[in-house]
Amino acid sequence: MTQITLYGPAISTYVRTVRMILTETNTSYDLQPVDIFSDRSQEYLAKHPFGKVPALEVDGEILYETRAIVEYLDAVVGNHAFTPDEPMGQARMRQIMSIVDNYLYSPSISVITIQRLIVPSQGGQPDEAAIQAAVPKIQTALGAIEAIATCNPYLLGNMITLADLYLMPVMLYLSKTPEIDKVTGETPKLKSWWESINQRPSFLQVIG
Ligand SMILES: N[C@@H](CCC(=O)N[C@@H](CS)C(=O)NCC(=O)O)C(=O)O
Repeated sequence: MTQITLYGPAISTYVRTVRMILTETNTSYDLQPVDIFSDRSQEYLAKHPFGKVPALEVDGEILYETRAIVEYLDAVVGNHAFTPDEPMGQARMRQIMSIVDNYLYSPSISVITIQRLIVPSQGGQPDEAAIQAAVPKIQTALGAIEAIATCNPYLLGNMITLADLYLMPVMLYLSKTPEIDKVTGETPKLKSWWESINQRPSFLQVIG
């Protein structure tokens, strides 16, 4: 029997993306927490030399980088149900995942989420200038996704794909901040996609 261990904290967006495909496919796994607010242990760095989360261990073999992990899981436990069949659909899915990685994650999570949700919870004052600078970057990234997504009802049409699983956890944190209306003001399709997909049972389970 395959033994799967996922390393990372339950609050991480990327960990949530991986947990969603595991949940959607009824795959059993152990979740081993990693404290991302302190230095990583040598033991963890041996699994992930960059110290990021998540890392996935499958029968003793370690895999890191979320996209590699979810594409692997879609192949071995998802029967490719989360990847479009045709090449352009596959390319669009990977394009959206890359937009999330390279242009959306940092202003949304490293700036807005940290400044609006984490800093005040520790008694600090949000850096309003950093927040204001992050907003147009998020608008550009969400606008780029809006331009290629149908959102009918999923980002790429009638099947949920890895692209949806990538974007949902980031949208959740943005939706908890006052910036949500500003960043989705010009993306009506994404706004309605988010309003319907955020009740998906696997998502509610993973964020619960
Ligand atoms: N390229 C990595 C990015 C992962 C990532 O940025 N994870 C965040 C948590 S959502 C993290 O490890 N943050 C802690 C840190 O940067 O020290 C991937 O695709 O897995």
